[in-house]
Amino acid sequence: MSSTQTTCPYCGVGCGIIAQTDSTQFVTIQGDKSHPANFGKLCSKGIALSGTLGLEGRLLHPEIDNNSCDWNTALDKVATEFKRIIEQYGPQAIAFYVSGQLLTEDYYVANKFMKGFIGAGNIDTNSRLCMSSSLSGYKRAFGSDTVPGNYEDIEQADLVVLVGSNLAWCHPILFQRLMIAKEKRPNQKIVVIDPRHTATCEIADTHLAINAGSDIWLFNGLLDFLRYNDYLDYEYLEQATAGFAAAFQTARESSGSISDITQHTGLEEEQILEFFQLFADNKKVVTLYSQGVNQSTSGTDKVNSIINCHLATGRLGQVGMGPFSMTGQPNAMGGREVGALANQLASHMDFSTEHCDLVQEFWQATNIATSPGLKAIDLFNAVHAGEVKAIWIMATNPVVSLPNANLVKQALAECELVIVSDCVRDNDTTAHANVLFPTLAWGEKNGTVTNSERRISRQRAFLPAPAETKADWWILSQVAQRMGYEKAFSYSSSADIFREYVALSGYKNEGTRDFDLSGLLPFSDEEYQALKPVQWPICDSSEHCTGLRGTERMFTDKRFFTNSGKAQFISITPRPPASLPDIKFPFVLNTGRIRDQWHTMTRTGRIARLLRHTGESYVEIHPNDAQTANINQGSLVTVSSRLGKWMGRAKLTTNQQMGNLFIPMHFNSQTSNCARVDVLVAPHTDPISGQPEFKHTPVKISAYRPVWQGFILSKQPLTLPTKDIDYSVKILSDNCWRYELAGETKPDNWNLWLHHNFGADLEWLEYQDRANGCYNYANLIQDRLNICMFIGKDEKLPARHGLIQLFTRDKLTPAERLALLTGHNDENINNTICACFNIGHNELVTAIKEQDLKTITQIGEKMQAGSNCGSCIPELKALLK
Ligand SMILES: Nc1nc2c(c(=O)[nH]1)N[C@H]1C(S)=C(S)[C@@H](COP(=O)(O)OP(=O)(O)OC[C@H]3O[C@@H](n4cnc5c(=O)[nH]c(N)nc54)[C@H](O)[C@@H]3O)O[C@H]1N2
Ligand SMILES: Nc1nc2c(c(=O)[nH]1)N[C@H]1C(S)=C(S)[C@@H](COP(=O)(O)OP(=O)(O)OC[C@H]3O[C@@H](n4cnc5c(=O)[nH]c(N)nc54)[C@H](O)[C@@H]3O)O[C@H]1N2
Ligand code: SF4
Ligand SMILES: [Mo]
Repeated sequence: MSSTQTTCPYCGVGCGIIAQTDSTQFVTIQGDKSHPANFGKLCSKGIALSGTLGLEGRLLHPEIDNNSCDWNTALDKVATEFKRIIEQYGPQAIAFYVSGQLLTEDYYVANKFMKGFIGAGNIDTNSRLCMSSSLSGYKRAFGSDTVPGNYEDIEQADLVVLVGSNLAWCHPILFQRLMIAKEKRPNQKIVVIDPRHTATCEIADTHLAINAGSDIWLFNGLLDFLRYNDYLDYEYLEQATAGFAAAFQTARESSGSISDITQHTGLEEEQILEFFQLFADNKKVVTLYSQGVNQSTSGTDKVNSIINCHLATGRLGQVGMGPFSMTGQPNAMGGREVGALANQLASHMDFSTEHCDLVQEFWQATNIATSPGLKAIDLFNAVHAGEVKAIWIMATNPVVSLPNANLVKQALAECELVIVSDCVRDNDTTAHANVLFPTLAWGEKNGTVTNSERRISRQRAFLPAPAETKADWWILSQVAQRMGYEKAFSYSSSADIFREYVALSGYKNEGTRDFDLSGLLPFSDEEYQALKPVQWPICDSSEHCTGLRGTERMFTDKRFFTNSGKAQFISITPRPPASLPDIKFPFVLNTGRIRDQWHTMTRTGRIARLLRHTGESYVEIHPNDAQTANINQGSLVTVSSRLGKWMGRAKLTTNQQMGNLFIPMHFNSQTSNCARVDVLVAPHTDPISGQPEFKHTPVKISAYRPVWQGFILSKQPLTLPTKDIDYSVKILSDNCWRYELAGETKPDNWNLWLHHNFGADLEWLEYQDRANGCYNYANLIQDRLNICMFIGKDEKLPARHGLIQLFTRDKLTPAERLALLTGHNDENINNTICACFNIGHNELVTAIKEQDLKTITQIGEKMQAGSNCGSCIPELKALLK
């Protein structure tokens, strides 16, 4: 057994992991008890990581136009084409689109290559979709992109305000830390501000279900309340801030009276005043925010409206307080640090002449970019317009994740040269690649990531590189070298790169830039390998930093990185989202995440256990709206916007406000013919940050009534015909594949259809109830279930859960054979709640009732549910209620 300390490749909590590998390369994953982010715990996704390590579906060799080739050919091709394009059209015709899932070392090299040597600013990252409003907000207020506090502050706070964050599902381990902190100190208050009732609300004292997009009215109102009721910290205002008079006045004038705020937010006056008073009464307040704030055309303003309230009360830079932007990806912070957004230069520097000169000198850059490049949405528009001739996409899947996803798809289909570096062979973006570069995946790569609290941790390899896969930084360096930049890209390890990066952070810094790691220098390869999690800045030359062991909290000295050294209030006038519902598109579509899936599912979508909780896309709708539109629980629906059409199942729930819908962002064309939600989302962006408004698209919804609906369960994956099938979803299940299907035309004879599509030699047990339009078929091989199919007129079909279990049987009993054919109609959807132990909603409800279970601990003892990773605890709490 060998044991490696590494870091989770999913969310920005940045949990430490211990990977144990035995001589057969069997890997066991555990939380690292010594890691200060998680102290040993892992959520459902983290625990399931061992299931992502297999080579099935991996991209293992370089390819040109779908043919495998050797590395030299692929690298030369890209270098030659880049040189040609630059000569013909200039450096602006090349672009990189990168990702918060690259390691800092990869990110640094990509940025250096583009901005220092190709000579354009055209590198942007998927963090544009994610963190850019937070970044702009921090920069406006603090003069730097600095997260002031840390996770401990969230535990220590007396009031935690979660704005636009579904922490329970998106940052489960931090959520568990908060849950435990509150159990220890029941007086700690938690307020959730979110138009939806989410799992996160299960630990909240108050849920403010505000109208989508109305946050600024609330926070401007709060600022005004604090001033009028004398809760300001005048000493702090004088000493540490600038611009407050104007900000107060604008807040007052633009957000109006309490009844105006009531109208805009949809909250009751009493609720609002109670929240304001709670904020006023607690010195230790952390306001934690995420995509409900950032992904908005007012994202940057939302951030500053929150920061204003903290500045006004001096709640910053001390234990248990501060505005806290929760980052999404494992290295979203790293990307901000290396400067891989189009409007940054490198190492928290921008495109000022001074910084350009400094970076040019440090890199000995032959062709330093001197102005910002295109931000993600503009960048893909430029690809679409043919202005960008070559795009290199690394570690992101924009055909699924960018707004107006069909335009993105078309842009890539028409682009002269599309290069994709990925670890999987088939996703919606690799489908458009001219050149494919196979990269290392988690467990094979080496480098650093920074989590939400500025903590740098090592990802370490514990598996060998399979086949011809290579590190992202290596691929970039090779292309750069082939373009004539041998010296600047002669790295031989990630340690080499990190050393240079650390040196740049301290280069001519002298306390002028927050991001300084120079205290780590000098370090050997062994020291890099042994680097312990540490929070930046790390140096002994800056008053902002507490020394070589890193910095827990920033701005404790009330000094900021603005020219005046003071934090800047921003005057903010609220405005509505870019596009509002109307008669044609009367609903507001909100999008976001589900508990057990990661983004576009290239990894989590390959693990049956993680698909138990949710395997098919859905739209959440309020039951009243559903009734008006004649939509039933679990039935198929179509959602359309001005840009596209989506299909999935309806989930009726009062968690959703009337007039609002919610669809998860994860589902893609690899497993479904209609579930990419970003084909609906309009590419409206925040004018300052360029971040798209993913949470507010006007849409319409209607029931989808095909002629037939059905499902197939099959031991082996199937190739389905497209004829007669208009809705199809493929879901990896335990021991089988599940296909959810529907069609607007019907084959004349299902039996013939089966023979035709799945093999003439299969024998089918058949049950037909022609009167009800039901057809059930099953094929057994030596008494074991091989395939079964259930077809009906509508969504009233047998429960899948029980049938899936039959695939584990060596021999079916007569009763099971019968069940297979008659199927019993079960409209009670039995969702899996606990993915670790595969325990469904119905079993839990029965046990809670019959065994009179009252606490999470009791459920754990009797049912096991919730006793492993704990990700389902919020849902268990809801069931107990
Ligand atoms: N399971 C899982 N976890 C993840 C990820 C994943 O894919 N899966 N991805 C990671 C990444 S990259 C990110 S960025 C984070 C995102 O983490 P979160 O931001 O917590 O997640 P989201 O579901 O995108 O959105 C958060 C909430 O914003 C609410 N919201 C919508 N509009 C508004 C509004 O106008 N005002 C307010 N106040 N709230 C609003 C939504 O209803 C939603 O509940 O999650 C990370 N963690
Ligand atoms: N509607 C809607 N859309 C959204 C959002 C939303 O809330 N709503 N959220 C947005 C946000 S916040 C984000 S962060 C994005 C995320 O969206 P994406 O970044 O597009 O999603 P991922 O599926 O994480 O894509 C990562 C890709 O990198 C590959 N990969 C993994 N590891 C490596 C590696 O080491 N090297 C390389 N080269 N490749 C690797 C994976 O296989 C995968 O194909 O989605 C955005 N889109
Ligand atoms: S909370 Fe879960 S997904 Fe996030 S870093 Fe920890 S284990 Fe990974
Ligand atoms: Mo994100």
